[in-house]
Amino acid sequence: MKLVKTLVAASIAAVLAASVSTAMAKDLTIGFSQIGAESEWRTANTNDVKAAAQRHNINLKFSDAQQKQENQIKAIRTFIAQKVDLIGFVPIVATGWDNILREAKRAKIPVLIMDRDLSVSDDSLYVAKIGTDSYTEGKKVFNWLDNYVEKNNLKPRDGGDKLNIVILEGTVGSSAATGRAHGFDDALKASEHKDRYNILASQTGDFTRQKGQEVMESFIKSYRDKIDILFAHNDDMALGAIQSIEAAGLKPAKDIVIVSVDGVKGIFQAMIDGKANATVECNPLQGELFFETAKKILKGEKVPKSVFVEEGVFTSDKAAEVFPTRKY
Ligand code: GYE
Repeated sequence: MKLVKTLVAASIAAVLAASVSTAMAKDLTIGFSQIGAESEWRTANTNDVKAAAQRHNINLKFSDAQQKQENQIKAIRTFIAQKVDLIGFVPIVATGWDNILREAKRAKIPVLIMDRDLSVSDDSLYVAKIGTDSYTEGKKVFNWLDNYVEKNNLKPRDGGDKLNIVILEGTVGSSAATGRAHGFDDALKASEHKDRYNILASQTGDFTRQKGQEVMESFIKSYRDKIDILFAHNDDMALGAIQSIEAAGLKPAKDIVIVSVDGVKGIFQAMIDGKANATVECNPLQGELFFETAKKILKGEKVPKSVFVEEGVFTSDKAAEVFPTRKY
């Protein structure tokens, strides 16, 4: 009898413990400040964060900053006032976060960074960051390009001795733009063919389709018969640029080689249609890793300071085959 009682008591305790732990999981409140909705990539990223929060039973306070750092700072300040358990955010630009992160630290709320990188005076202002390796993406872009030029024996359209490149940069001051620019430049400088290339023009298109189209239109106005190559820091700007290239009576992917970053469905479709040449993958599906890491932090477990998600490179000849497997 005594044994039975003990067993009953033990199982009641186990049930109680289990229900307490699920209740705890449900009670976790995480504030998340997203940049906005500037690209197909960003939409996939947002959807993934929301879906992962549901799977993890998180009470998610999601805030969209509409491309403004000041809105992100306001959102973070609100999360602090609401005493959330953890704050996550995507830094729209790399700098300008020290003060608000100090406020979070004073309130003892851990901060987990997602996607873009940031630079702060004191690394203890955030617990960890997960995201993409923009520098390596930029290198992969150039290396793909250099290989393509070599294999196809690409010659300058203007009959000159250099292949002219135009660049559509991402948001000024964002790690995604500076990383991709540096990676591309470093790989170019390291190439044995570096003298083949000339950077004709480089300007921001703010990661949007609309600005990609506008800036490409102005590049074409100035250099119509000179541009051989377009490097767009994201697919959306490349998709906008394709419209301008076609409107000018030029053939995208033929007159102008087009390479960009992200790997969204839109660029796969363009590759299938023969209008883009390659995309270097940047993986927006970071929600799972984000909430796994957040839970570990809140349990007091140690997590790596910085983790990059895995990414590949896709070319137009494989686009149709790969398309059905793409998740974003
Ligand atoms: O490449 C672009 C987006 O931060 C890596 O932001 C991200 C970039 C992505 O708007 O499409």
